Amino acid sequence: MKLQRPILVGGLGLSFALWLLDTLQDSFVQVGEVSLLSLIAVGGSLWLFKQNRSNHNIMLQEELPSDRATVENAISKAEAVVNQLASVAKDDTETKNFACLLQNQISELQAEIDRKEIQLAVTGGKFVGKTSIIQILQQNAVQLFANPKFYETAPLFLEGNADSKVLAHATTYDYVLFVTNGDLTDTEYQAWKQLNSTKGRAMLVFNKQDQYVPDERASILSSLKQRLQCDVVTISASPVPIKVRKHSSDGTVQEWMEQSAPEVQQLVEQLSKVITSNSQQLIWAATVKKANLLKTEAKTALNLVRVGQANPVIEQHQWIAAAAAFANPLPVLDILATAAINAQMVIDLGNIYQQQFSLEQAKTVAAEMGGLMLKLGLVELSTKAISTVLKTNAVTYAVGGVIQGISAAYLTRVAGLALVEYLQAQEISVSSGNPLNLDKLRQTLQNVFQQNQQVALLQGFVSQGVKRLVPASECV
Ligand SMILES: Nc1nc2c(ncn2[C@@H]2O[C@H](COP(=O)(O)OP(=O)(O)O)[C@@H](O)[C@H]2O)c(=O)[nH]1
Ligand SMILES: [Mg+2]
Repeated sequence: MKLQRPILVGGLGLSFALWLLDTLQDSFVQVGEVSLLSLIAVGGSLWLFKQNRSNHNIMLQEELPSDRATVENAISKAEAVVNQLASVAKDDTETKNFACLLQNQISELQAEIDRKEIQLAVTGGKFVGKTSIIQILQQNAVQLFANPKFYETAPLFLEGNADSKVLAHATTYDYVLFVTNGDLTDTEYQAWKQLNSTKGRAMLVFNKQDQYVPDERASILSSLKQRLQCDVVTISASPVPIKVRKHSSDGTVQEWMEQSAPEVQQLVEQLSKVITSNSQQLIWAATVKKANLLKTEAKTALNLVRVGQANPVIEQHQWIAAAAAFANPLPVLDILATAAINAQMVIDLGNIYQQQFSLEQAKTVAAEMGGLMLKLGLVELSTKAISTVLKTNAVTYAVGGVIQGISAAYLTRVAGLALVEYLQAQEISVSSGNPLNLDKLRQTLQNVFQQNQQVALLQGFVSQGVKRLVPASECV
């Protein structure tokens, strides 16, 4: 039931917008257009807002890997995707080279499992004390198990910086210290969540204690602890010198600056405890992260190659469907829905994504998708939208079959794109013939439909369709 919500919001926005456009069409086409766009934008952002909110509350924390096999499994999964990339590269040298590079990184990862040295990343905003902390920890290294290696990330939270990339890289280290000088802003909190997505791999370090009076310090600390539900260590890595004044009995006053010693004992103790008890698991976890990152990189490149192959296939089938529906306009929506999705397109797209569909299976997929498009109201909604766009052009609107033709093309396109997205999201499986996940397919259809229901896109599509179906027409 929850899945129905987004389309409902977007759908309402769209129907209302269509009504508005219909009403305003004659006198205010321009105004109507602007309103239509903004209404859809509102519908879209409402939907995004809902999505964000639902993600917001779930804080899934992964566990540290408990055995070597988990790591090996992650590496071999990444390796499978990299190998696929190499196999689809064919004579595309750029892709081939990239696949080679990734293959080398996979081999390096295999050696990483047995790494002994601990690697720590220190991250946080600019001037929070990252460098100072690394220096002081290096001086105290004797107390830390296995003499860790430190790495300071680029400062976070500066404008124009790719924080999530920096954070993703930081999580490939065995352990991360996230340094702050006070309570966290929302952006900082989000960064912390990203770092802390695996249990026990990050620590919050509240530095520059010397800058606060004790009351303030305590209230920030309790706020941090309550909000993050984790331990926070408090330190002063490099306290500023304080002015000391001495009144002598003879009335003279002496003043001087006194450098107080750094206070980092809590950090050193906590850190050595974590490293001593967990070093193996921390190294494993970091290796899993690296493998996952590699897998994502390979998958992104793989998707790019495949989308390049899938686009012409979708395009081809979309105009086949258009021509068929134009020549033989079907009045009933459900026939339109089934006619639009061709089993051959399912087979062709499946082949690109290494999912061999038999004709029978492809027919089932096509029928399922047609049924879903009807049930979700996509057929009706897009036919309406297309005729509204067409209505602004009386000449072509009068030509019989145009609405059906363009609708069929449009539905084919949405179905094709959705299928591509669905196949992309499937984990690469060695065996073909994964059972179809209808829920997932429905969700994907809704999303793809949302993305393609923008007026500008639709208008471009309609005019392209009219040019193909009624080449003689001048307008649109
Ligand atoms: N008052 C105070 N200043 C500190 C402390 N730790 C670092 N600083 C100062 O903060 C500034 C930035 O420190 P740095 O380590 O370079 O920060 P980074 O940009 O995060 O690497 C420097 O002037 C440090 O002396 C501390 O505990 N207390
Ligand atoms: Mg620095």
